[in-house]
Amino acid sequence: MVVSQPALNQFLTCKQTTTKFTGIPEVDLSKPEAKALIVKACQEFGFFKLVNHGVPLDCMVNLENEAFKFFNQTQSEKAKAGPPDPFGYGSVRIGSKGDLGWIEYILLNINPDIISSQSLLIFRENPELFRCAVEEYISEMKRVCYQVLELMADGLEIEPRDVLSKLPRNEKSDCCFRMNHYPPCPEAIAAKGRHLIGFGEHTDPHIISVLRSNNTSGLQISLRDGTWVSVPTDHTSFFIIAGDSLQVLTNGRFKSVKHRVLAGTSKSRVSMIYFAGPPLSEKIAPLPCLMRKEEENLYKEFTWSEYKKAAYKSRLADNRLCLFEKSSTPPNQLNKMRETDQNAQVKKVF
Ligand SMILES: O=C(O)CCC(=O)C(=O)O
Repeated sequence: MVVSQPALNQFLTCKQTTTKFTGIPEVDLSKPEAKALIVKACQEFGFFKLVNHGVPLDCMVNLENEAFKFFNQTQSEKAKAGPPDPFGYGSVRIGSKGDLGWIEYILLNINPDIISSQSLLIFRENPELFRCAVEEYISEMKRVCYQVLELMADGLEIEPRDVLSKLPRNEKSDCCFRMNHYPPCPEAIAAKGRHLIGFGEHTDPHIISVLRSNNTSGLQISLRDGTWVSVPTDHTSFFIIAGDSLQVLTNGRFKSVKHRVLAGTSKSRVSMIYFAGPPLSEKIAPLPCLMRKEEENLYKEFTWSEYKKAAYKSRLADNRLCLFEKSSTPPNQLNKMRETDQNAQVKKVF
């Protein structure tokens, strides 16, 4: 990734923090208390670390190495797999609304399968190795994701236990996979004593995201009081991120978590994120089996496709969910959005 010095001024920065946060909840997938801990973590943080998940370290490291091989190519080689449509290779620009980050990435559609025209270009150089590594990793991600969502249903004491997992498990589900590379950027930090933003603050629109990174720090989450804390790295574990759709499905019991990534000074960070989404036509609404008698539904009715359109039209840091909250959106704003989009092609984000 080549960015000239003046161009660095265009990037957002934030103050360096030295706060070490030790309170990230940890869930051991092999223990009976996992289901209760998942619920507690999603209520308090919308985020937790998953250990004893059964995914072989080899599988993660293989893909990490393949991703590094891709990102280490020349800019002109990588650019052949971009710009993202939204799938494919992208650098610096995140989404279509002017968000910039100290990042390059690969975004793959993984349903019904990982081949889109841009993805083929990504796998062009060493199709077998890279593609096999992605496929092996994705199949592990699916397993972990379904297991977490089933334990979540158990912990919430709702039935059937696949009430959440059936959404990404559906053959038409809209899931995707992203590999991010944050090259080190010493100049930016030396200049102002501030960190360059690699990936600006946002919540994930999906149900959950399963994140794994190499041993380079940078990921931060926002606590409920708005404080940003750094997530200690652990390349053997996964971090589960509650998305906006999970917030709606649980009628606000779980909150999606704002997170961001700061670029480092000396080491490259590579992260891999599996985003579990429902089918495009799926209505995203509080689960009837979870609603108490006379509990008020906090959200207007919308489909995943409508939510994605709204996300596509917004900046990374915008609170898109408030458009769909009963208490905060004038009804005609939502209707207007639907009318405008009636004939528009569904643009995919993230
Ligand atoms: O790279 C990371 O650690 C997180 C990236 C992220 O939040 C995303 O890709 O949506």
